[in-house]
Amino acid sequence: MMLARWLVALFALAAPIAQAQNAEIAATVTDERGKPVADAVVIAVPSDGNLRLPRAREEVVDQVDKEFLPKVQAVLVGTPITFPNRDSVRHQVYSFSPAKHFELPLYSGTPQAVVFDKPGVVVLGCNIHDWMVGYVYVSESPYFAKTDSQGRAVLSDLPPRSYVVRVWHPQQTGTEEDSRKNVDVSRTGRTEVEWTLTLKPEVRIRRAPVHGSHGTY
Ligand SMILES: [Cu+2]
Repeated sequence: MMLARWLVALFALAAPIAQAQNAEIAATVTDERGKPVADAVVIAVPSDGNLRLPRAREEVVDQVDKEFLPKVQAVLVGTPITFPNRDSVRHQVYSFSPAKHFELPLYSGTPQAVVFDKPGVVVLGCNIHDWMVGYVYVSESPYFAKTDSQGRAVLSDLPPRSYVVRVWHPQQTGTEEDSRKNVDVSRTGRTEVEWTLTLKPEVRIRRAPVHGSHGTY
């Protein structure tokens, strides 16, 4: 009886300690005027390069009202992505990016998933609608998150150790490599990291009616 009670007390003590062992990096990304930057991807790679990758689960990039949704999708390397067409017109999604070269021939509905098997930035386009631009950020590390409208991204459940943390955004001036910061979360539970990005103006191709033989693309 004594032993059982002692064990219960021990577990009660041990539980909060075990929880505190998982660290968190809270990132804030703003532009030069202090405005929050949404759709920035924050990636943390253990400094010792030791990565254990979980099994990648399928993700989705929709086409809605002739735009990619989300505009920026961040996934772990090896992730299959489906590109469901929610529009009544057909799309032809492709990328010429070195990290993934693919093309989904003119389609309605949902074609078979494309596996993003190389880390890097994949720029998405549609052969029918020139203004459609989207991005898949393929992370080599399972520790990544995308900033919300407040420019905030939280990487939680990090094993306590030191990380090299970096940020990527489609309009970023300078390179992702230049944004690297060393962050040690081996002791503290939560660490705040901030970036101020200089953003290039967004290049938008004006939406225009497409003149085809049937006029209804
Ligand atoms: Cu399209």
